Amino acid sequence: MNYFNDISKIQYEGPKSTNPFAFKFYNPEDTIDGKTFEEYLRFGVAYWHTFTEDLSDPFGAGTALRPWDRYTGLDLAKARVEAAFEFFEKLGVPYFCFHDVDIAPEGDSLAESNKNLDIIVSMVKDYMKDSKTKLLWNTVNNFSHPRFVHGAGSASNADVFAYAAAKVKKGLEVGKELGSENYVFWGGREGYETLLNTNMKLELDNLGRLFQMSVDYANEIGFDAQFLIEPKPKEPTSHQYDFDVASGYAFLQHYGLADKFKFNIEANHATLAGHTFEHELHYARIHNMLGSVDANQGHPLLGWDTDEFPTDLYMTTLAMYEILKNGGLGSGGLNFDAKVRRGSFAPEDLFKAHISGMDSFAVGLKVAKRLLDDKAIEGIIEERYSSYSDGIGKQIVDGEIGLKELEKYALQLGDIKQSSGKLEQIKSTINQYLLTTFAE
Ligand code: XLS
Ligand code: NI
Ligand code: NI
Repeated sequence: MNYFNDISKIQYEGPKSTNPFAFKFYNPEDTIDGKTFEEYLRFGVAYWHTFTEDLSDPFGAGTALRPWDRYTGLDLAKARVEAAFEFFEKLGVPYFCFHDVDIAPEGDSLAESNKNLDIIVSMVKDYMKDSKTKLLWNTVNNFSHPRFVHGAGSASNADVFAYAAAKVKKGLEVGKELGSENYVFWGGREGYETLLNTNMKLELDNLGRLFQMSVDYANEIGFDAQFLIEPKPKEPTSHQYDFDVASGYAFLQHYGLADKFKFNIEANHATLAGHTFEHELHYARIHNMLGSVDANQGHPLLGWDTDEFPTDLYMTTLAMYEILKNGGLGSGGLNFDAKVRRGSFAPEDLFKAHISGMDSFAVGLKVAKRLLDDKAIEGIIEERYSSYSDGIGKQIVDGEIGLKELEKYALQLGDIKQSSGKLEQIKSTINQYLLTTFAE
């Protein structure tokens, strides 16, 4: 059964193509230094936004028109799997990602939900046999159902903690069954509305306990996926515990989990935290904690998680710059945790949206690679910090001197010579690279 009959396999047609169903910049087979674009970018489709999402918002019902709309229950779940693999094949993506409830309906009990999941997971497994598309990561939705009103791992009610833990256990089993390369924990409702009714210490300790139990159980069943935490500062709770990479890293270190986890960094979550996307990637990278990316973008005028498809080339360039400096994403990838706008309700918009995101990151990759190869930015940074490579700077870095020696040195200093930070030069260089890299 086909769902996207009017759409054939998306091909690369190059920058001059006017075909909305063709890649202009992403040619999966293009190579840089012997590695294909497909291998560099490791794109993933987010099941929830593409196959489950109905495009409702707090002010109105869903608008999405989907070829699988006529089904309900398990039939709907099955139709979505068929549609998903047709979509992956036509788009040519190597990965997908899902929450448990995206792929299978929740039952009236945990046992029934698990049964539904088993049915769909075995169907997904069959489809994966004939598909090149693999599972980048899976997770469980421990936030939508009313039972998680006060959180899951950080719930005020121990029965809810137990239920959440049981769902994570099943999620790890599903991940192993489908060969998932990573397993994600996004905080969902792990946070609080007000400290006036919150035992923060107990909630944080319990979250640490849930993560430790998950690591232990994954070891027990031989599921060797990379564990990832996805920080987000707010929404749905007003304060989320995994606020940003820096606070998530401190949490992991405190609970002795830092060598078991890395971060899944979402662009829109970074900006909600008051950071740039590249700040979060950079912070994770320099601590060897950059695991994977939820590739989307926020709306510059809106203060919530709009999850738009990434089209900002400046952002994709700076993101790919960090990813290349990281030596790639290892087992991670670029998962489009992004949704079409409510007005873009036609099925074909799903293709166009992914094409725009994939093209944007392909541009970012190529421009960032050139910037790095030419040391266009790195050269300026190296020069800026050159005083630390010898003399007093080297002694500071090598830990050879203390305040007394530094005072002695400072007392004999005359005027200190400063040099320009060259920001305008750097920005204009980036623009130049953006505009010339694809000019044939
Ligand atoms: C929500 C998150 C979520 C995670 C997976 O804001 O981005 O979609 O990626 O639970
Ligand atoms: Ni996300
Ligand atoms: Ni998000």
